[in-house]
Amino acid sequence: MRLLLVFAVVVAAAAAQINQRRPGQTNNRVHNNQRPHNQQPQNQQQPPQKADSQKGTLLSLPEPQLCASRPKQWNFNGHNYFFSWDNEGEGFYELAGETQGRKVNWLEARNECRRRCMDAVSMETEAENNMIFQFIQDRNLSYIWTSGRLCDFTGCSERKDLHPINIYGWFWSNTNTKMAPTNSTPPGWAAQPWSPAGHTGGPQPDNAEYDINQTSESCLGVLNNIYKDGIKWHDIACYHKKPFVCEDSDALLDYVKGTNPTIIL
Ligand SMILES: [Ca+2]
Repeated sequence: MRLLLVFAVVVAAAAAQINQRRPGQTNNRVHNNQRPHNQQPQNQQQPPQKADSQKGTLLSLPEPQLCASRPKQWNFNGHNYFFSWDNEGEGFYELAGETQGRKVNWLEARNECRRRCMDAVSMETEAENNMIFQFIQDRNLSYIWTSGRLCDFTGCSERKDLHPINIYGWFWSNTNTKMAPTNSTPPGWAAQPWSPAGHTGGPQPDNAEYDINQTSESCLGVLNNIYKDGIKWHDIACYHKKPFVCEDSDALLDYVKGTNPTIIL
């Protein structure tokens, strides 16, 4: 319980923190493999602009009607999933035009999902991770956001079990569960999901953007061969904009069920 409470606090803190980091420009698309994924063009390496931090400061609450009509594009182990650029499955009419084709920052991705009793996807098992990797490959996507987050904000420093944070400080904010240490293959997994490559040439997570513009790479995205490394996990600064996969949130579904006894979710 203590772990859950801490994470609840730190995730909210993270929400505020992210907006302090949003820069005043949006072009983070990688056009070639020479420019690192997380690096802005030279003339756009600006620090976050406070004037651009008014939107999406807090985690969104679930909206019962949206939860009831949430998109159930596919199912895996009892959870529904949805890719933000698709318009198939139940509930897509409501979503059409909202998320299709859009790229959003990490917090906005979570909030689009959370309003629907979902959250950005969390891959706690290798089977689920393989499912997401396969989806990215089949659709030839360049990248997606997940709910992965580094505990590098208020409330984390006193957690000795999370240090050093680049190894022990990553967690899935969808389910408030810690990830395995980043410096080795997770127990029971056949392969290390973190990339062996990146902007600095070394393994992920590498917090590479911090050396460029002092913005920490605190969010987990899956990149598709950006560094000729296949489909792999990367730590990425949270302001970058990407499409996302939503996954049912048991906590939000339970909350809405509890407060709306007759609702069918
Ligand atoms: Ca990185």
